[in-house]
Amino acid sequence: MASGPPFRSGYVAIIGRPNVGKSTLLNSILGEKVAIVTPRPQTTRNRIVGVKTLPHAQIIFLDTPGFHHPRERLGDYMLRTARESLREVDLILFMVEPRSPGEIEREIIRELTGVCRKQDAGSRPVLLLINKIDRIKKGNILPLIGEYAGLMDFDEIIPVSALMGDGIGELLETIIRYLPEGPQYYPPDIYTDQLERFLVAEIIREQVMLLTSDEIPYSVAVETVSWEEKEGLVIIGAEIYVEKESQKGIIIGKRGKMLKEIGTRSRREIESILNSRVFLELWVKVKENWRKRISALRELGYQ
Ligand SMILES: Nc1nc2c(ncn2[C@@H]2O[C@H](COP(=O)(O)OP(=O)(O)OP(=O)(O)O)[C@@H](O)[C@H]2O)c(=O)[nH]1
Ligand SMILES: [Mg+2]
Repeated sequence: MASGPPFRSGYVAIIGRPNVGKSTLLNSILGEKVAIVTPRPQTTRNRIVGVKTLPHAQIIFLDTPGFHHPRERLGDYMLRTARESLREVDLILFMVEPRSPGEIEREIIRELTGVCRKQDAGSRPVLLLINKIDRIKKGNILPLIGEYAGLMDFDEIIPVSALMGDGIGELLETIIRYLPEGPQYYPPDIYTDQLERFLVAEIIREQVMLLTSDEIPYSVAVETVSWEEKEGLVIIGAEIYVEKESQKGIIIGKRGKMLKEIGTRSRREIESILNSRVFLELWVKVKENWRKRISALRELGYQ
């Protein structure tokens, strides 16, 4: 039997400041929606696993919450989640905006230097991804690469556009080159480990984040509370939690208009993901200051 190249596999964390396009990249690589995306920072709150299986390799991506300076307990949880992923992986993708490094980028680089460049911590490759290159002039890319190269010895610096899919094929090949030889951890048809119930709650939260403004997008948590399949119909119940009575009024809207809109848009997307007709029922509830309370965060799965 002819032996091909060795099978390579490993875990890859995608990190960076909020809103740089980490979740967009993951969805684009998988060709499936596993992580919600909005134009607002701090969209992702949990670690999201996405598995890419190729004939000669399997890459397990960990999408993480953006690095930021937390103001409440939810933020502490998000930052911890991002940090912990750094220590668990074989390779790190550090994604940045196509502009000069800011304070957050410098902080992340300090953290990466500690985790990945110290002898005793084992040296892990770090690839810098300059994302959103569709937004800048070609001539501005090289100077940016120079600026970042001066801050850390990245193993590679790769300009990409997660949104347009530019540079993604090359990125995958580069990642694979750096991965160790290893087994196929997941069956080839599995592309995430998250439960449908979680994804449904996230899709509803995405719609709330897209349709509301100010503090509301950040004050909302969603939980799928019931799931029943009956005669070709999936009947799903979900609760939307807010922090104050006044926010509840805004989510419901005049004569229930806003909640109806959230429900219709979410249902359409859930139907296309589940490939089935869906009946979606939503309730809005107040959970006082849930972002600040450990017990409430636990209940909502942010633990
Ligand atoms: N123009 C452009 N926009 C992009 C690109 N990648 C992502 N975006 C947009 O950037 C915004 C944020 O994208 P996300 O994927 O949610 O960013 P994120 O890094 O996961 O954000 P958090 O979850 O908040 O940390 C969205 O509006 C995306 O459409 C890109 O390559 N080009
Ligand atoms: Mg995200």
